[in-house]
Amino acid sequence: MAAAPGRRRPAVLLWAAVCLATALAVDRSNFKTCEQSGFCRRQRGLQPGHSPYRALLESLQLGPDAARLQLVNEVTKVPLLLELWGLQGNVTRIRIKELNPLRPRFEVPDVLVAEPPVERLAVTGRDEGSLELSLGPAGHRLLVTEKPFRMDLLQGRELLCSVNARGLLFFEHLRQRRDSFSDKVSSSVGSLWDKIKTLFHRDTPREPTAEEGGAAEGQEETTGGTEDAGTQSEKPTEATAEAAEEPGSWEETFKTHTDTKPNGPTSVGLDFSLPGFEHVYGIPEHADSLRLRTTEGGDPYRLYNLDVFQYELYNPMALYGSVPLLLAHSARRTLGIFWLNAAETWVDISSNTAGKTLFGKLLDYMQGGGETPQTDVRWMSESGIVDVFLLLGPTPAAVAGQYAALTGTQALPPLFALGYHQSRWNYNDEEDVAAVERGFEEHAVPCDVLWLDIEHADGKRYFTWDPSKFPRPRDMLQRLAAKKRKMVSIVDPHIKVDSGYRVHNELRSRGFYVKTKDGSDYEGWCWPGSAAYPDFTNPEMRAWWASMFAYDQYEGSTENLFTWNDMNEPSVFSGPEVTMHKDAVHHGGWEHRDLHNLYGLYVQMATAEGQIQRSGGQHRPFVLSRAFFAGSQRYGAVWTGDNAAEWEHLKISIPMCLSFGLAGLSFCGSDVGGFFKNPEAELLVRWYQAGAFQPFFRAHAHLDTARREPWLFGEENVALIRAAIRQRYALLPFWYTAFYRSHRHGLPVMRPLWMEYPEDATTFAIDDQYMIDRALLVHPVTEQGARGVQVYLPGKGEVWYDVASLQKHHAPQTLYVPVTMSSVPVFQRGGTVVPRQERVRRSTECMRGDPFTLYVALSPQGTAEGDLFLDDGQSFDYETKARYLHRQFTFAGNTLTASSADPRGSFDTPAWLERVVILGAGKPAAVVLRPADGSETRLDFQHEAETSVLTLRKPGVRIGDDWAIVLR
Ligand code: NBV
Repeated sequence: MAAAPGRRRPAVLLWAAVCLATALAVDRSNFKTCEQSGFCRRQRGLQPGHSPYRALLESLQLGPDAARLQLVNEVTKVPLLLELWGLQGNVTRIRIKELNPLRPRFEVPDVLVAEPPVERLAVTGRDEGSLELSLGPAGHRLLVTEKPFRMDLLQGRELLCSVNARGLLFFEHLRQRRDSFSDKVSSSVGSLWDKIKTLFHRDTPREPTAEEGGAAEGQEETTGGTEDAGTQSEKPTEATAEAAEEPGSWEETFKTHTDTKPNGPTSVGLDFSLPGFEHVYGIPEHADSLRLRTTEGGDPYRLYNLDVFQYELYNPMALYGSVPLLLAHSARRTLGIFWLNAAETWVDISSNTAGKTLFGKLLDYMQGGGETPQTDVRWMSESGIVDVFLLLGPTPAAVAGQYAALTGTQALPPLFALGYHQSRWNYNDEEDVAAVERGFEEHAVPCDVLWLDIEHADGKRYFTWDPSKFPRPRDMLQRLAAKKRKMVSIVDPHIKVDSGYRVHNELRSRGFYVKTKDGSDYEGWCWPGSAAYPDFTNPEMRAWWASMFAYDQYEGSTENLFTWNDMNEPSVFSGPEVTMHKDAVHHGGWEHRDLHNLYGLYVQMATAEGQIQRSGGQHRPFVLSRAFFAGSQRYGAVWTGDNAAEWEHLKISIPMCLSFGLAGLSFCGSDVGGFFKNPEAELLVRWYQAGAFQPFFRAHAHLDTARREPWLFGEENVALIRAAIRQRYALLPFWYTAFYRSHRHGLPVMRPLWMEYPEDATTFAIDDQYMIDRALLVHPVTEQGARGVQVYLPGKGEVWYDVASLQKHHAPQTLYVPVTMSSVPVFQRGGTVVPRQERVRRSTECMRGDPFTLYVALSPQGTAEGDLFLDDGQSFDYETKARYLHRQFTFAGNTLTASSADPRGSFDTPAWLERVVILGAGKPAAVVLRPADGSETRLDFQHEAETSVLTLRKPGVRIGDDWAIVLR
């Protein structure tokens, strides 16, 4: 965010006019490249080659759960502790930390949902230079090689993953800074550094000589400690790696900001080789293709939560959120690497097939000389420890489940949150809100939620209302509630430093703000002017924050008011890279550097907790967050931040949300219409059509864009937008059920085709279409002036039904689908049942209890199955009181049966079945309904011979009952 905050409107307008008129371009100079980030430069400077690390095999201690052994850097003599776990469900955990750290190093809290149960490890082989461990019943074995240290993970004879095979383990141990160090030796350090660099950072590696590994003058000894994994390692010599310090290791300057780095260099890095894999995905958030690219010759992908003003597309720069989970996929298996580290992180990706044409690969193969394709991944983090989970799949769904078992699943959203959201920066006042709401009524466009951005608060003092614009918030909220609509207000984490502001006074007096390195409250510049930042890493502070959402604390708030957490990277306009100084200090004395990427997660966590508490633990929260980390899925929704009204931004919303989903964040959306700039009608309509098929569906716009409520674009366009939104509402039962599945099992709601068709290589690099759950394939129109789209329908021997024409198509094939402005190419997979509610009303709440229609799409074998999850849509009763219905629909042998998918749940609903549409059916002589009481009734039906669509009218059974419908 390069805007000058706090200035009056004219300046903002001028700035906005300038940036809205010109093409968007990020100011790259505000953000570091790897070369400008000291630790990334140091890590990356280490070339592949022989690792200086040796595994002390004789130090092995095999506990009931973990194996522990020492690694030693043969040059610095600093010992590390390697810990290995085989976790239940095909996961291997590898942890590397210092054996005797000078101070504790940060280990990420609050992300893992539970300590995963462990498998028993056993030593299954040993020779002079290596050791073999079995990791549990799945037949996984880990080969630990002594020198240079490396590990190879095998299943049977198949090598799945090698660790440190390229020798890039680089662990900067904690060290003492000598006061005089910088003064006296700084000049000589440069040359010493050069010398050391030639030792470790060169293309042709060699073993360091004894002399090179020997003494250098005036270095500290690493302090001793308990050596619980054996004591074989040599004491660090006087020549610890202090000698190998690049200038700037204890202080680093970027633009006008100096990072004091009181702990010196602390980074960690490690490489993973993935034989057999050519496709890797994940590590959001980047505005890039779903399939990650190799980073050779450019910057690594960066994970560092940042407020990047006017982000550019197709590059590896950091954005607002980070999930350090990378997935590798091949036709044979899927594997995940979860690097649990919350510090600034960079990820390098290289591949031995990058740049080779298909023909080149084929030639290799025919000549028999081709190497196995391999992808190498290198992780580099500024501090913390190495803590890695290898998720061994073998299927995409298994990896999703393994990751969910570690970090939790998507919170089940309240149903209203799956409806349509109308936002802009800003709805100006209560009259404006009322007028917008009236617009939805008058134009019969469904809408669940109206949003208020930062201007609603009194001088950007969150938890308050501007008294002149929003004098009666409760009344406003009640008017919305009367129409069964909700509101979301923004609550950002930067708190105005103002002694007349209660929130600030309490935070200050309770000592809840993040501190500077000198112990005073950390202050920065943000929307309200001078602002301080609550320390969300402090559990007491989070409890206090949560209490602020009580109805008597957040004055004017009501049950139908929910929350939006923006700027929680955190964004600090006056800070380095528009964020907090790394040497700021958090609860427990941790530096901001250690936990930066966690801050946003904690903000959303505390806010969600506040909403739960205000309802006495009854109601599910809804919180949208811009920043996130692994585990954020447990707290609500995320979106892709400040995009622009450009076709390319519409396009990239698909791979971005897919990548969020792969990393567990199912509830993702992008600003419909684009945040910056003004969309032309065609783009806006296409964006609504695409957004209606993305999990979080919200239109939003910048303060200085033209108003763009759907009815402002003429009759024809409002009709198109209305149709798109209505389609969304009709499919809400399907969406809700998909979210329930995601909540239970961790599968993304919006998923790449390869998750459903893991063996079909054609799907591996598709960015413009995707699946919702397992039944719908969506290929939104994202090209200007499109006349048609090419849709790839996967699945050998499968069939798909166009949901608009109900026409059947055989797969696999690439189908040309002609489109008009009303087309949204969506296909239902043969073999599935999709529940709908086709009496669309003004909001989701109005549709509660409405009847259902089932779309039964038959497979070539004449079968189909699907399900429906139903509860009150808002409380935790489904969990605490088993108040839900989970119905199963199965079509086989010309009979559609409804049964319980989960007999534990029960829920009373008047909803009934008003229609069944069977796609791909022949004409029956009669259709008979058999309810559970054993009676039989004939049903009216209609059969379209041309499309093979059979419509059964008014079965009339209750949706929660068991029944069968027989086609005779
Ligand atoms: O709160 C104002 C905006 C908000 O509308 C947007 O959605 C956020 O991503 N916010 C960023 C701060 C200013 C952006 C220029």
